[in-house]
Amino acid sequence: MATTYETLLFEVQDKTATITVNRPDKLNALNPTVIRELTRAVYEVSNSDAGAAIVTGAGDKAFVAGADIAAMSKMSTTEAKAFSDAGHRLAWHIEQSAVPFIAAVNGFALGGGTELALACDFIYASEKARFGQPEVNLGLMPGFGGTQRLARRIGIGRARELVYTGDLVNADESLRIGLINRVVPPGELMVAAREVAAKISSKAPVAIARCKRVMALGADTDLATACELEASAFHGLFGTEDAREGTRAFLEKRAPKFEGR
Ligand code: CO8
Repeated sequence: MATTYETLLFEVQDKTATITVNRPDKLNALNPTVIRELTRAVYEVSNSDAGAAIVTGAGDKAFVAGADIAAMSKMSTTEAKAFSDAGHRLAWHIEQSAVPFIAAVNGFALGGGTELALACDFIYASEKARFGQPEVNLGLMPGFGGTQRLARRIGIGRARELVYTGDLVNADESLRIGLINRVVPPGELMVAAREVAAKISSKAPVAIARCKRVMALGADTDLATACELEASAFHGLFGTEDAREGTRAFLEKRAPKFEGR
């Protein structure tokens, strides 16, 4: 039976899962319930037949305009620690998932919104997207990976500038600095995200999972160790039916039929 969510919409169609943060009246701000439900949705993706997942925001204004400032204004330090820990766990689950996650950023992605997008494998954005880490305007700082994943994605100098100034960047600038992969008109965002998700889902799932794992682990490892990780994962795939099928299909000049084994 499908899980019901208070703050999300969740569907799996044609091997693509779509998770929509659904608090448009609060610009999809992240409160503890949203974080908890997103974590549950990541598990649900893993237990489905989805080969890729899209994360987006409801409405036409925001992906996620940050952590919920009203909720945070009442948090004790202990509660804030639990909130931040839950966010980090969510990002970790997305990164550990065998399935690639694509952020489809349809508007404001601020603070926790940029951080949620950065936890995904890559980002597509509409021309209306705005990214930034404005926490310093609130007397706060990024608490859901922004000081770390942003620097790894766009380089430490640019990340420092965004984190220290709280400035927002538009979609074209985000593309230029390598924060996002693609900019499309607003009406075409979900089409583009579904197209790339379908393309990924059509590949051998075990191979995709290994690519994801090795690229994630290797990014924070020295090159020699990272190449060892790659070699181990590479030879392991030779034990899968999908590798037999993929290579045989090439030689027989037909499309492969992957079973995920
Ligand atoms: N939290 C709570 N409510 C919000 C948030 C938010 N982050 N953003 C917008 N809203 C609410 C507004 O309060 C308003 O509600 P209401 O209608 O009840 O007054 C509604 O959404 C619409 O917003 P606005 O009227 O402000 O819309 P505008 O078009 O005028 O402005 C902006 C849009 C520029 C996006 C503006 O809303 C804004 O600046 N929002 C806050 C952005 C921000 O500072 N985000 C960072 C928050 S801190 C953070 O994310 C820390 C993350 C680390 C912890 C995470 C652990 C998981």
